[in-house]
Amino acid sequence: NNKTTVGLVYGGKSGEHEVSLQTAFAVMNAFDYDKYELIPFYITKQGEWKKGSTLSAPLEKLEKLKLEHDSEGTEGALSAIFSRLYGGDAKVDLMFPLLHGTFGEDGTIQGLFEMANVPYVGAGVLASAAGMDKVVMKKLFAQAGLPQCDFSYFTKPQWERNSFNLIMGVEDDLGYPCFVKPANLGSSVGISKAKNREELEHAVEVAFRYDVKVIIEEFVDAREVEVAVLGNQEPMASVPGEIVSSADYYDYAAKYTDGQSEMVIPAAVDSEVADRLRESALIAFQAIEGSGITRVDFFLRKSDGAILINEVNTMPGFTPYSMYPLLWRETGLSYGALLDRMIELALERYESKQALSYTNEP
Ligand code: G1L
Repeated sequence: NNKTTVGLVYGGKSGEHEVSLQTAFAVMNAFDYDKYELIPFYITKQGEWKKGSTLSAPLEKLEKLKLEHDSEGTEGALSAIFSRLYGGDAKVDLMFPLLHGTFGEDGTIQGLFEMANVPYVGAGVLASAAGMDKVVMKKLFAQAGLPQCDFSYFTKPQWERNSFNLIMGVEDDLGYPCFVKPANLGSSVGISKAKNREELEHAVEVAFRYDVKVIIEEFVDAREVEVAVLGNQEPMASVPGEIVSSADYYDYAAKYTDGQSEMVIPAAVDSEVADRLRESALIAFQAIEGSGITRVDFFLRKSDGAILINEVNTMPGFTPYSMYPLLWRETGLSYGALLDRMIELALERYESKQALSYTNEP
């Protein structure tokens, strides 16, 4: 058969295990089974792998994605991914990861696919890792000339040695309220808003439970707008969308249930503002060395209308009702067409890297 075999990887040890399952179920149902066949790879909360058998139709219900029957374990799953390395029959043509790195830090699953010499959907190792570290990300944005809010950061040893000076620095540079976040986390765990010195100290302690590096951002009174970027070396940007939130901040629950926030697509902004957002989104994508997909989040400051970049997300929410796919739908690309394009981009990136030389031999 000449169908493309896609290895769908989902689950994982991260806090987003359930979100990943729901997303995998939506993706599985949107595939065109005339073009693709699917191999499900489930990573349990304990980190074990399970490989299901090849599918030419979606599973009937989400529960089945947990592959309780007729599945191979970690060894079979990994050898299916690595088979092309030792000249075996390639079991998969490409991998489609729908999860954060196995250990919560990203770029790890992408690194595994690189080692296995298998094409994969989405950002590469560098962009995935850069997209998970808010400090690294902001340094890349600064280098690219993208305006952003003021911030400061420090490590745990610095805090333990010198918390008083660090607090003085935050008060002078950022003031209150400010947001305190672990530098290295995809979800909103460990984030708090501090309105005074006491809250700041506590917020820093909380954030240090989740990472050894903490970032503090100034508060900006702003609208939140997001742009979807798709492509490799010549990416395209979608129309912008807006998140309208009533919550104090964009907390973990609101992010996925959309209970307290609403998406407005396209965002109600002037066309020049929309054009500048799209242009900045492409610059941000290139600044992190993006490939495949990235959602770029901005603040539109209320006082002066300034466009400030907030962050990029190389693993954005990805159900048909999430911002990223909805932005493309509004721009003229359906969920199914988006999946096709992402797979095409994965294969293109792989081919262009295959053509490179890795030694100094002729
Ligand atoms: F690889 C893709 F396609 F680029 C990709 C990977 C991961 C798209 C979206 C996601 N999203 C996530 O993994 C999630 C953390 C939101 C759970 Cl589904």
